[in-house]
Amino acid sequence: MSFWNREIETLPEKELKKLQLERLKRVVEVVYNKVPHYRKKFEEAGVKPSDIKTLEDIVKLPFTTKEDLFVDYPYGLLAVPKEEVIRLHTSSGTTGKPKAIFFTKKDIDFGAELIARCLVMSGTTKGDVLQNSMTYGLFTGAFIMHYGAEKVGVMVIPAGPGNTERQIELMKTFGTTCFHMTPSYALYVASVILEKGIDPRKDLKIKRAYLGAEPYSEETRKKIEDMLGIDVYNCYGLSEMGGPGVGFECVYKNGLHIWEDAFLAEIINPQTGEPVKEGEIGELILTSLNREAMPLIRYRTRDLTYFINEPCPCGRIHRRISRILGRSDDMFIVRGVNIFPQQIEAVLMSIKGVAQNYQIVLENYDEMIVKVEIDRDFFDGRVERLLKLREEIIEKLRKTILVRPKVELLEPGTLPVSEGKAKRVIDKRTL
Ligand code: DLL
Repeated sequence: MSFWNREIETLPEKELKKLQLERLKRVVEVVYNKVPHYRKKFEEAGVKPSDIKTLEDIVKLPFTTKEDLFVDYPYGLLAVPKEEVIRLHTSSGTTGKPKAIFFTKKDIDFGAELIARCLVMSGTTKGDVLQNSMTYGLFTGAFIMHYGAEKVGVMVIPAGPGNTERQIELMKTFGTTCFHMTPSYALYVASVILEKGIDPRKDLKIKRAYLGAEPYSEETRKKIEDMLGIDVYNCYGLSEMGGPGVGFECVYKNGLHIWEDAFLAEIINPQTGEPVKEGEIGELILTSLNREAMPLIRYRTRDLTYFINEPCPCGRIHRRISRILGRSDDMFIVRGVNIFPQQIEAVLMSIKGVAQNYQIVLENYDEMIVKVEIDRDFFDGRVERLLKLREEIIEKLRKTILVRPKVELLEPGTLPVSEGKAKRVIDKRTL
């Protein structure tokens, strides 16, 4: 088993908790003294830094919501003088003002340290070639991964997303051994590799992929793994906590280790704000314990998950969460039933004949249409076969989501390709 920072990664639970408490006390003190917005919130909640005596006392502190990031925007939550800030990143929101997230030099270095742990934990070492196909720019995804990989001594190809032909050329020419992209784009790239008649097991050197930045199901992971003959590792993060590498899978692929020396994680019932019972699904709340420029206290991620409390065979003490099951704001309601896009994705990706791309369209009168691309050989004129596949998809979806959708079968390449985060749901009901 390889470790980047064995000491911290295997720190006994008691010591890890002691470290967390020290850091929690420090960060609470810092935001109370340096960030007027936090002082005001703490005062409104009737809590002072000296009230934090144990880790459990964290529940006395108020939550930070997305809305808080827009109070005194953009610099209002800075906990250091502006001259200490060396980088701005923003969230990937496509509408309105983006969330502005600032980094000191130490924040960037620490983000890279966390990624270094993540890469080594899943088997990447010096000598590997990482094709980084996330967007370089305001998005945190590419840069933080890039720095972490360089720290490990990996050769990074800063490919950025898109231009799929070129992505594949780079993989072939430079012997890419691992790549980093969104799962929706990975599905597409894998399909193009196969369509071009390239045998990924023989003609390419890829061993693993790091996929994240959007939710995906276990079925999608398996599909990409089977298509390319590689291991896919789930990488979770958010700009507000410094980008990718907040949670990451080890070689056992049985949940994502949250780096607990860096983040204090809680899971709450999103309606009541109370902690859920052990192992129950709820909203992930994160407190950054080590970020300098813009530490956040009890940040409401909106991401739904649960804690996996059994020890991991990899030996890391840092607790695991399940893959993100959806965002509380991703959920949509059709005919009174709550549905997450990922439920639909999981069903589709488990059906033989379904290709890589799909879209969910919601129309007036609560009509749900699932548009799904299927393998090209289904369009050989055998209508019966097509109808049978369509019926299978409808039936399997109905069993899972309890609503009978309309299903449109499309040829590969019909739906828009996403090179970053995919937009899966088009809700025309609100337009
Ligand atoms: O997506 C950071 C990132 C970059 C993570 C590269 C992983 C890889 P944001 O643009 O701020 O930052 O979006 C954060 O994306 O709250 C989740 O809802 C979603 N998300 C990120 N990773 C995963 C994942 C980056 N592995 C938001 N599974 C988060 C499910 C994910 N959802």
